[in-house]
Amino acid sequence: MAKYDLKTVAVIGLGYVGLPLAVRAKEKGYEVIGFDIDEEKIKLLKKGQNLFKKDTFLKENLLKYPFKATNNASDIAQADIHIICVPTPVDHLHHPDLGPVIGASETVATHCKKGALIVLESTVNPYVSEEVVRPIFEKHGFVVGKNIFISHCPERINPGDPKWDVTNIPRVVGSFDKKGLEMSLQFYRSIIDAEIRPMRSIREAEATKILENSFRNINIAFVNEIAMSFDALGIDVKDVIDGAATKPFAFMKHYPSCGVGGHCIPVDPHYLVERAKESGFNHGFLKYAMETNEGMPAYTVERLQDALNEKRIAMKDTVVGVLGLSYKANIDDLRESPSFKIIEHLKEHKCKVETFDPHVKRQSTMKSLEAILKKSQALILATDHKEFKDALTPALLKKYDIKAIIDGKNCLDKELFSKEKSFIYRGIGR
Ligand code: SAJ
Repeated sequence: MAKYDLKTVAVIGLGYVGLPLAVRAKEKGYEVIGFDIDEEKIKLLKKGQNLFKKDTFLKENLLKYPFKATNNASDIAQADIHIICVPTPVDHLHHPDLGPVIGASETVATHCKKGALIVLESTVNPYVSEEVVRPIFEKHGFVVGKNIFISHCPERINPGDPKWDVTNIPRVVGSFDKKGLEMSLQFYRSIIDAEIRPMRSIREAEATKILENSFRNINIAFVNEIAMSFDALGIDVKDVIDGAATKPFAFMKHYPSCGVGGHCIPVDPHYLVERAKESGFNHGFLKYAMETNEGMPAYTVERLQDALNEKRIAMKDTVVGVLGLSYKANIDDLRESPSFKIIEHLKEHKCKVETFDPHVKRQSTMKSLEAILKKSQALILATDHKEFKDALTPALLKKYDIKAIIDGKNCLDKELFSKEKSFIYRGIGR
């Protein structure tokens, strides 16, 4: 028997986190209002358009469980629960940009009713709920724990993941008070078939997601440093990592690459570094790990320079084809993509740069893989799209007289490509 009378849910922000959440809540019997400031997005949703084609749950359920999509904030006023799922980007100096969180909190605080539960799902550093969100509601006359309840339940959506989605990913949740925690546990346990772990306080809930993504960031940085060392030592890092991964415990494989992109891994740790600095702690190790990852695009271009030098070819005026713009295989997401840093470094070396990404044709300078191979003298494979892995062969590179290829994702068959002497194959750490 539900302890709290929670019937209506407002989801603020209908991106890859908010949209599946809205559909899932509707599927589980809640009245759902989905709010977004982007009128275009609302128009498309009203037409039943699925904005995230890679999300299997959405593909199967968006039309089955229609909810009220609106960009009129007054429509959310009667919700018992408001869930804020807006982006938390960083600016060019890697300073956290809480603008969307502040804007969404103001919208909710202006329209929500007394007694409502507010849940922030956006990834934030510890203290944001108490230093940023809570004061906004207090400014609007609410008393947290009395007539408004605030929790944090960090999102864990993994774009394009066929197995883990909004219905089955375990979650953690923390609140400022017992009632806020109980209301949140009741709601999330009613829509998710997995553990919903209560945290000691809202700070621990905020810190959990930051820890998860910092963990991934430093482990990638670790293998990136090992890869650079093994390039100097002439050791194949991929073979070594796969060897280490035969150990059934106390090892978790990560792979080196031309860079770390996306809106989570390279971004979230900066939130912790910045906030800890304010409290007098300097995250030396975490900062160094992020710098290591941020240095991989430049390292990748240096690998190309070395390979071209072996062929007595200067970088200047060489046409280099960058294969792949998105930060991750088989999707079209450009956020923080290393490809753009690789392009910058190539231009600093006075190379002529062409690009092709089958998932991002609009931003590509060339129309096809064949076109970019025809025009390029050297290649950097920056994204391990299936299309590239299926199409690229030593014979094809020889046919187009490619002189060097840097496999930025170590996704091609090194033995096969190294046999062909008309071009130089190099990976990252192999
Ligand atoms: N990368 C490496 N080496 C690795 C793994 C990734 O260089 O071993 C690079 C990727 O090429 C990419 C970047 O890091 O450029 C991020 O890759 P990612 O696989 O972490 O993909 P994301 O950004 O979609 O991360 C999401 C995160 N999920 C959430 O924040 C809820 C992350 O916590 C997950 O661990 C990750 O998905 C996942 O496991 O797929």
